[in-house]
Amino acid sequence: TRKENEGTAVEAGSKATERFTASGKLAKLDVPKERVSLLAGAAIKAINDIAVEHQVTYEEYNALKAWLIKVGTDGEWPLFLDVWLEHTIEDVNSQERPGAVGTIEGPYYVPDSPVLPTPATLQMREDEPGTPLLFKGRFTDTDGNPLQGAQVEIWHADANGFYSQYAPELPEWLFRGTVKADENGYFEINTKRPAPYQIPTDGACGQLIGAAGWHAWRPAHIHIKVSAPGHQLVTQQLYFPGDPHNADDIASAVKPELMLDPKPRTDGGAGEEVVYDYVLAKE
Ligand code: MBD
Ligand code: FE
Repeated sequence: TRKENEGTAVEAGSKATERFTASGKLAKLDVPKERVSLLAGAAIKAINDIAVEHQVTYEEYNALKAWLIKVGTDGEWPLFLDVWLEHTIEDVNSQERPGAVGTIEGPYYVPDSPVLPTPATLQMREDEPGTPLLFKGRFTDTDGNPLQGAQVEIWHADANGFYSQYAPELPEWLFRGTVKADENGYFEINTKRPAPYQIPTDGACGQLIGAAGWHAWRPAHIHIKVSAPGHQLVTQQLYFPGDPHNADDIASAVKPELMLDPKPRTDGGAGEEVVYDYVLAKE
C-alpha cells in the first residue's frame, strides 16, 4: 500500500476544487436569505462560543487564520468539508428514505463514466495489482419487484490507494464505470479490491492532522451511486471486514449496513466475490 506523502494535495485536493468549480453546481446554488442568516449566524455563534469556552489566545487565532488561508490556496475545501462535515449532512438528509443505506460521496466522484453492460469489467491496466473482486447484486423496489433500467455507478482507488483523474499517470477511467443492470435487475462487476486510503498529508488538511496528532486514514472502500428511473438515487460506500480503520475512519462514513462479506468465488475464478442487493425507494 501507499507510502507517507505519496499523494500530494496539489494533485488530489486541488483537483477536487477545480472539478467542483467547473461542475455547474455553483451556478445552481440559491439559498434563501432567511436560511443564510440563520445558518451563518448559528455557525458564527458556535465558533465564538468555543473561543470563550476554551479561552482562545491570539497565537491560536492567528494560527487559525493562517490555516484557513492555506486550505483555500491548497484547494482543499472540498477535501476538508467532505472528511469532517459531509457525514452529518448525509445523515440529516437520508433519515426518512427507506431501502438502501447511504453514506458520503467524498471529493472524487466524476460523472459520465463509461457505460458498461452487465457482466462488466472496469477499466484496468495490464498486470493491474490487487485481489480480483467480483461484485454482484440485484435491484428491487420497496415491494420486492425487480427494477427495470437500474444502474450502478462505481469508483474506487487502486491497490496503491490512488483515484484516477486525481493522481498522475493513471488511465482516465481506471476503476470507474456505469454498469447497467439486466432486465431482472441483476448486475455483475469485475474489479480489484481497493487499498485503504490516506488523505493527502502535504496540504492544509494533512497539516491539521499532524498538528493535532490524528491519523489520515480511511478504510478501504468502494464508492457507489445506484439509481433507476422513477426511484431515488442512493450514494454510498461499501467496506471490507477486518480493515484496521473501519472503527476510526477519518471521514466518519462507515455504517454496519455497508460492510461486505467477501467469499471465495463460486465460479472457480481467482479472487473473491461479494453480493450486495439494492432496494430503491420511489421518487
Ligand atoms: C476519499 O477517497 C474519500 O472517500 C473521502 C470521503 C475523503 C477523501 C478521500
Ligand atoms: Fe474515497
